[in-house]
Amino acid sequence: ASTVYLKDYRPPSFLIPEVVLDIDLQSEDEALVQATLAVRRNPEGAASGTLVLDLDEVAVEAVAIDGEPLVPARWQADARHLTIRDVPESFRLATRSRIHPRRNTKLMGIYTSSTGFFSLCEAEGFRRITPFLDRPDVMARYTVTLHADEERYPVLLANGNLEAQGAEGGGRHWARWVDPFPKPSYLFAVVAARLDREQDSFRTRSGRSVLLQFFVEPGKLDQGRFALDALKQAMKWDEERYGLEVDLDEYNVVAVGDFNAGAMENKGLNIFNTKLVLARADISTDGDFNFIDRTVAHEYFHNWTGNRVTCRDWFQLALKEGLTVFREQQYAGDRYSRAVARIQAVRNLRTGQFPEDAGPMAHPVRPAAYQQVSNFYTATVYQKGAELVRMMHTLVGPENFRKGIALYFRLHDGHAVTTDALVEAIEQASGADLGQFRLWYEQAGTPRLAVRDRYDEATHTYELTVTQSCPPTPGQPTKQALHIPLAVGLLGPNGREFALRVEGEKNGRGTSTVLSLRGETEVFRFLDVPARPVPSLARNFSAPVLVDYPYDEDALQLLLGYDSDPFNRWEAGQRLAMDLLLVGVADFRAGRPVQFPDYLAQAFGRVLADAEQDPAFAAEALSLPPEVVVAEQLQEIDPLAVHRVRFAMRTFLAERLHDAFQGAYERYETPGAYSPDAVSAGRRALRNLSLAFLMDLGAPTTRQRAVRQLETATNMTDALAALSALANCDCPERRVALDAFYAKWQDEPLVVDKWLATEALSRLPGTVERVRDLTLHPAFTLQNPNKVYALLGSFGVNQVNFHAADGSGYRLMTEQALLLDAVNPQVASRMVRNFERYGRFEPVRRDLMRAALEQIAAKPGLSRETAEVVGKALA
Ligand code: B3K
Ligand code: ZN
Repeated sequence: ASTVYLKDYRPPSFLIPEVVLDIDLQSEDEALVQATLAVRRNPEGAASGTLVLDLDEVAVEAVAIDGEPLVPARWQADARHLTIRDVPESFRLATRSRIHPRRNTKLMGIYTSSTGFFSLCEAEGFRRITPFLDRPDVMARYTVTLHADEERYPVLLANGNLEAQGAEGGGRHWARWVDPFPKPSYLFAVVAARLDREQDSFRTRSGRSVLLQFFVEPGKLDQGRFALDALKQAMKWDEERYGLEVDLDEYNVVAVGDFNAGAMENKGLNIFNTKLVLARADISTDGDFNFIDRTVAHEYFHNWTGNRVTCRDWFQLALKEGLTVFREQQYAGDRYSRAVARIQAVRNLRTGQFPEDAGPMAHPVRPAAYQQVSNFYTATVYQKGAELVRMMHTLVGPENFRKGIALYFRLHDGHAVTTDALVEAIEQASGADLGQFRLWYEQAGTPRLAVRDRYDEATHTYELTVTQSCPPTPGQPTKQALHIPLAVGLLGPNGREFALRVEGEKNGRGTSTVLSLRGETEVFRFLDVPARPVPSLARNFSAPVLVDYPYDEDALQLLLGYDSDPFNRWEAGQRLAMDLLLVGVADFRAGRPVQFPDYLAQAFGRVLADAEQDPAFAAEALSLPPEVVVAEQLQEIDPLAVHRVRFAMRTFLAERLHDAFQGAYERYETPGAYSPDAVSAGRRALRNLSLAFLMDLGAPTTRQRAVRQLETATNMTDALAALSALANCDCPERRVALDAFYAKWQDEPLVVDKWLATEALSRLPGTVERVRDLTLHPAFTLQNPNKVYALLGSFGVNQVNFHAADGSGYRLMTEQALLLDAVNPQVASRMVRNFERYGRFEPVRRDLMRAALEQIAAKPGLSRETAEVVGKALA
């Protein structure tokens, strides 16, 4: 397998400032693509008389330079490149090629979906449309003419503005789009389809009016309104928060059911997975509404952070993704509960990114090498990338951060740059020294902070000693010390917070401060501390690290009850539960009885009793650490032990707090009409969490409640919560409920996905066989990524059944991943990643998972995408 290295980056030898494309969609099976490229030598690149363009599954038929057809000896096309010899300094290159949209099951480039033709180019899909220098530092102005059958594909769209359109012979029509902004090829998009349209407009603060259009499958217009409103909110937010205005005359959004990603920020023509745009109370959960709002905002924010300033090369992916996820998080914090948004972001980081960072695919936020860039759209690049931006925001403060972003645009607008350009702009605007901070972009692995303290009664001095370390990761056996912002506060014995005075620092006497760790070990001395405090460490999760401090249960209960930082209140509850879960797992594995102390029930009982103040927060605080997060703490993962012990803790709490959960279930019933706002969603979250706890006790009356909730629900949040509870319950109501749900929703693909996921996530025995049967169900297909993620993706995180000790779950995943690899390698390689951490498991599963990887590796014709994952996992 061939590896691409960051150190080998060279500017392109040629530039292509202009692209004129004519795409004739003759049938679903075939399109004729004629490209005319203005090509000239790049004075900054290596001199070369040979032009090598990228291509992939494109059949080149003819090549001409400045209007002269080239004899076949001058050009040559193999599977990956079009090579043209003896080219002049500057010329117009014309190519004529054919592509096959319906056969394009990889869904990269131009492909078909039920209503027509769609495209996805990021990262390397444009080369599947026409031969090109398909790299983000080659930016061009595009003029695109589309031709298609008018009746079947009435909507013809590309980036930019519609310049002209008309009819042509044989019932066909055409449209020409001109994009005034130079852009990298990965932002190119076209659509030719039968779609309904919803139109609106946005007035920018400078008074320009922007046309907004949403295109959805016929009959689904009512499901598009929420996302359209979200787009307007996001546009307004970016003006207010960052002074960034939309630069387009027209902003189009298209929904498509077959899509490899969640959404794509193509300039002026966003293409969205239906899952992340279509919303309606009866088919979408509160979580869906939230996710749609954020994703619409995220793609819009890319218009500046990604499109106006783009990435020099794909090693710099976090430049646009880390910054845009951070902006999305700020937006969510402003629109929903700031604390809950932060808690959810950190839970995501811990369930997705921390395990990645401790496994064979661990890579820095700015990777130094890859085989397939599609494998690097990872939790590390996105989520950890956002944490790095957040840390800079914390270190320089919000004002300086904003100035830094403004400078970033002043310096780099219209250019393709590196992650360093962002750090440097923030550094320059703030005067802060981020030299050491840059290491965060280069070093993989989750740092660990060992924190120890000492209180001196006589001098009222409190000392914190912090030692950082970071485990080895592939290719990085040793690590340098990082610059880590550690936000701390000190709580007195009654829960009141002490004013802080750090020795050697001239800060005021606030109750929260950000310590800067730079050395391997640092000592911070707090003066005038009247009594031995409980430290509140890494407030608001100020750095993506593991904090190790020997809290006892009294300290955790104090923090849970009184910390002024809501994130750390939540964190204290998680620690309290985690410590006991780890003891429980050790007991379980040693054959000892698993028991939990009263104080756990009391602490959770107090959260429940105070829930009225903030039900959304209470729902988060009452959610036990996820199984994967518990597993991550173990020397050797035994998923069944983790599951059993966590389940035992759930039933312990459900028994002890039975009346309180029942009370919450009754009190937080959705009153009146459904609204997905944060307060209503928080009440539903707490109510449904209460139902889930109560269901674990297995009482028939609770089951009847769940059945009633499912049957009478006016919204999908409540319906799905009831269905999931029943799906985990070994009772007669279960199968009836699941079958009825499918029967009711079989014509709504997005709800069918929820049903598949609910089946696949069940912890009950028999789930492996059920998932196997569902792979043959008419509702399932390997051709559609949403179906694969719903069924196999969910199954892959099912800690009990995917990891069944007899290996049946692994066998199922292996078979399906191999079938999928021939259809859609990008999605297949994600499924195969379920095996990558085999080395962390107890011996039986470790061997079975390893054997699965070896079986996959041995498959002839394995895709490059999957080969990279298995190669690294087995290395
Ligand atoms: N930039 C796209 C990612 C597309 C990935 C395709 N393999 C979505 C986003 O991050 O906004
Ligand atoms: Zn993005």
